[in-house]
Amino acid sequence: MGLIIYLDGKFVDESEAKISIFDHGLLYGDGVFEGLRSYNGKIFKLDEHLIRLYKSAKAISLEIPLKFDEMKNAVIETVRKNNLRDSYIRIVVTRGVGDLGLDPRKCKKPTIFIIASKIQLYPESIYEKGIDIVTVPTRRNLSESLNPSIKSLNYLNNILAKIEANNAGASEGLILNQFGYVSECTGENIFIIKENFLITPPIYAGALEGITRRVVMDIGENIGLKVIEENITRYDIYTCDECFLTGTAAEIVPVVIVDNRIIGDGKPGKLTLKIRKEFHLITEIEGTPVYE
Ligand code: PXG
Repeated sequence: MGLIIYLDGKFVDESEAKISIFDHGLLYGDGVFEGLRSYNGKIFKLDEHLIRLYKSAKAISLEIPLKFDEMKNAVIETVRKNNLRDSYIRIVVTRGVGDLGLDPRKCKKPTIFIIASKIQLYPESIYEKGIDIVTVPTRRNLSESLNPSIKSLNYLNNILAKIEANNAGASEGLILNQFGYVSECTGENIFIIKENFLITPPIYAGALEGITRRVVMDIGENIGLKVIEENITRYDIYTCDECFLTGTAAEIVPVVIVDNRIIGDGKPGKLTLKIRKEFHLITEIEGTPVYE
């Protein structure tokens, strides 16, 4: 027995969780997704992730054939059926099965699947030592073309950036938008700390409205930092006191080298570590219980 997967209203073994080669999610990347986590039997920020999922779907004119609460129950049930306490959860909604043309009107029913799996934790060393990132040549998609706020199945913009970061031997790629301002990394938002300012690029710079980003902004306020969303350049990063990335899977990752420039004293920053600690306190207590 493998994982138990939610697929179009049924729970099936992963060996039976198959979708058609005519599914437009596969043929065209036509669909949306979310990545969530559960901590100690509670799903973190479930509503926020589902709200973002439904917004992404709306933006691409995809009507999800489940009501919000039905989707919520499906997610909870998937985690429960797999007996998981700490997990990574992936929700995918595709345009569904159509023909070889790209017209979405041919797709009569969206495909929905939910995977709840053991979380692959990042090695502790990356949090202790921090990571190095590098600016990549690929620019962020234009908002007027494919808005980066849409968490769509078309992630090639991010994947190309990831390939470029890999080729450069770096842990992550820093993506700039068409104006040369920083947007984010390939699957994480970016923050810098300068004096008592906690700064992150605005959504219109091409950043995803990250759920972890929001939590970190709130933590920043609570610990007395001035939190601002404003355009930042690479210069701002090179000369900041501390830098870190945020995302559901990676949580809060200190960045110690950017384009060969050492950030601060080359070690994870004190405030970064404090924010990381506060974040863990929140994930310990908050969340939608799976087993009650
Ligand atoms: N930016 C982008 C482009 C993302 O896809 C984040 C920021 C962080 O958002 P949250 O809400 O998680 O704080 C994401 C989401 C991966 C992977 O394998 C990462 C995401 C999605 C899918 C895969 O690294 N992160």
